[in-house]
Amino acid sequence: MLLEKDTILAHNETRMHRHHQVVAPFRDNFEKFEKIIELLTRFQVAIPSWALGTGGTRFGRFPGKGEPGSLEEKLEDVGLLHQLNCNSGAISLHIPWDIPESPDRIRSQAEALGIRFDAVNSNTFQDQADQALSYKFGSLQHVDKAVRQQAIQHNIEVIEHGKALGSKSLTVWLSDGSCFPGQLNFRKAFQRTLEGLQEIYASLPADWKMFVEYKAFEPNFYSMSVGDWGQSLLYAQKLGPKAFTLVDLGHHLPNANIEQIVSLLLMEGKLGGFHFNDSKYGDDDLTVGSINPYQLFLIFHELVEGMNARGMHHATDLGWMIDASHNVKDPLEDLLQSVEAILIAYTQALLVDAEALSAAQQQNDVALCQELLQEAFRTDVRPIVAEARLRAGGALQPLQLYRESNVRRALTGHRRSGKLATGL
Ligand code: PSV
Ligand code: MN
Ligand code: MN
Repeated sequence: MLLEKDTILAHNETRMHRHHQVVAPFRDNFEKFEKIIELLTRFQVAIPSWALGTGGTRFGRFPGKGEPGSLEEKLEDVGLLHQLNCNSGAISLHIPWDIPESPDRIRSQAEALGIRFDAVNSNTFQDQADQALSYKFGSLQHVDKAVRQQAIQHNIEVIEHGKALGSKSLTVWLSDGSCFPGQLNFRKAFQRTLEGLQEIYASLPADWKMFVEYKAFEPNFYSMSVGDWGQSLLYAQKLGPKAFTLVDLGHHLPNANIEQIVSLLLMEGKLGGFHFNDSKYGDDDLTVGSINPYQLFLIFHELVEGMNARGMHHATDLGWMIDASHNVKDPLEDLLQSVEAILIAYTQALLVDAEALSAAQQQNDVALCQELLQEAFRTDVRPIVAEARLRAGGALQPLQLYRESNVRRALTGHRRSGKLATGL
């Protein structure tokens, strides 16, 4: 469901006076302000189709009401998010959770909502009902060639689904690995995985990218066949120019310096995209920015610095996706918070005085370097983000408007409740 245009206008009207007051100081540096607004307006974050419903854990799931039960309904939800914040104009699909039965219809529904299809994701971490061979002992790493072929074929089918929707990238996340020492020959597992990825890579259309996502642990707890950025980078380098590393913020061991990883991958031209989330312990898939907003800012600082150094377009040269799970929050509220947190960190990074920082680094003025970064991080940039949204036709306060409009209650009225959104 979409809101009436007047509803958004009325919401903004009641907040306009206050908004003008808080945004005014930023206008002093008019050129910088306008440049940031322009960049924010272009910046779109893809919503994962699997995050529109309650996720759950291996212990249980507590489905909410009015959650989407079909791809059409998931698109409707993304359309609403995009209407509210004007920065959610893309969706990332997981196959086979979201097989588009009628791609043309889905494509025109998305177009009407201003949504494009970001990376398509394959799934060889679960066995599907109609599947001939099991992935219990891995997919592309498997000792049995027939299992590997099945996984390769699945990825090629995912590319076909993506082509029909206008997608331009494939994300491969493999749960492959081992749970006990001795279970795997690491070298042979790597080589088999590489061979499989090479076959998939050969099926990529010329203008597509392949993202190789790494993860430190889970579901395998001793080794993962793509366990860290080094392994992912090795695959990406061996595969070729269309292959890149994908960084999921939750897929590192505690205290990993993700911003440094980002900087070096960018330097190598091998950073492909992101899965945004946050975590306290591991792959908790919590709302991005909810636990460690300073880390998120530092990551964006490296992104802005590195992308500018390489002359890259912030909005289009990397894949920006959320990957989170909502167990106790309304998924739509959570996604509104997620996009807001990403835009805040991005805006703060854009505020960093890059020239002064570079000069301070040159002088080894460590204290000043810290001051310059924290000056930007401690600035409340929410008025800038709201101004960009306002100009794009969105709501000054998307989450508040979502609540005021009782969207979830309306959705509950006309959707079957508790339907699985992910297929899990
Ligand atoms: C795995 O933890 C992951 O981050 C991968 O991106 C999957 O595709 C996604 O979660 C959904 O399960
Ligand atoms: Mn992920
Ligand atoms: Mn994950």
